Amino acid sequence: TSDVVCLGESMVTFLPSQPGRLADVPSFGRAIGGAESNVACALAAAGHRAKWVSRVGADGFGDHLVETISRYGVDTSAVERDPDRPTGIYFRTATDRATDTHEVAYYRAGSAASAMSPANVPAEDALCGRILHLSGITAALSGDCLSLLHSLTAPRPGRPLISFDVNHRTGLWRDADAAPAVLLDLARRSDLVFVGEDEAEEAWGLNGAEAIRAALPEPGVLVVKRGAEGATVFSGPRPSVADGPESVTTVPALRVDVVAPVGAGDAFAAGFLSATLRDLPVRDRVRHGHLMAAAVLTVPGDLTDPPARAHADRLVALDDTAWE
Ligand code: KDG
Repeated sequence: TSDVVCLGESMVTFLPSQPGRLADVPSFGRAIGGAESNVACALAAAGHRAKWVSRVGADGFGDHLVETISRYGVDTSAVERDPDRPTGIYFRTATDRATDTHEVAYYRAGSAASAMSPANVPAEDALCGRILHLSGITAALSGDCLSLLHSLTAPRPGRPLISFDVNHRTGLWRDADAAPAVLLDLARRSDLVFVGEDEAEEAWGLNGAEAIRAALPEPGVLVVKRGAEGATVFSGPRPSVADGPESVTTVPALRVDVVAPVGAGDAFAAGFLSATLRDLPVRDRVRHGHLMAAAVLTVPGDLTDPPARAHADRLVALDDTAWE
């Protein structure tokens, strides 16, 4: 059995050799990306049993993804190879520090992973861990992918804890108008939700953590990420359910020189999930999230080795003044 199963599309990622517009970049270096496999790789590197469930093409890029993700220690035995559809790829530019933006060109329409459906992803492969981690990216890939998310998040006895990162990628939705309601519904069906304050504003027009919680009361744990400012977690019994008020925990982030924000949200989720698996208090879950995110923020790609657990535990235990 696995501690965490992460389900979603991964892609071979092409990172630019130089800053500048996509139109001008002369060459690209190969890396891997994919929000959910990023989480799986970070969890495996942190010593957890992580499994990645997906589909890739029967091609060299599919081999590269499976081999690289396996090398992190992730169980890839449930990844299906599709002889008829390719592995998705994407190109990105460097983050422009002045505007904090980058360009992305996806080549993933019709990919092997976009054909994931309840018919070809056995529910038992996805539901066999303590936690199933999903994201809103999958919802944007195809109607079949959305059906799969609906079936996996349906209430059922003994269901693993469903962790959902909203991951609103505006450029990925063919029907952009559908995204807000679809993402809100999936978040409501989940037990633990990660959402950026900025994406909640963009998708749902909600301003601030309290407004997000008011619109999303169902998940037992709601993590609102506020970029460099930190994160606010709503957890525990809600007034409508139990006598006590729920707890609200805000934890500042670490200040780092950001090279590229890509992958930082996945690293944060991995740190939070790792500490959740270890039953650590909420404040420490957030601090482990911030630590893993800080490591990824300082590299150009999506992945880097997380700090060793003993080292991370010592940093998380530092008193508040070190964290403010
Ligand atoms: O979170 C990082 C991901 O955005 C990146 O790896 C690519 O999965 C990706 C996507 O669909 O944008």
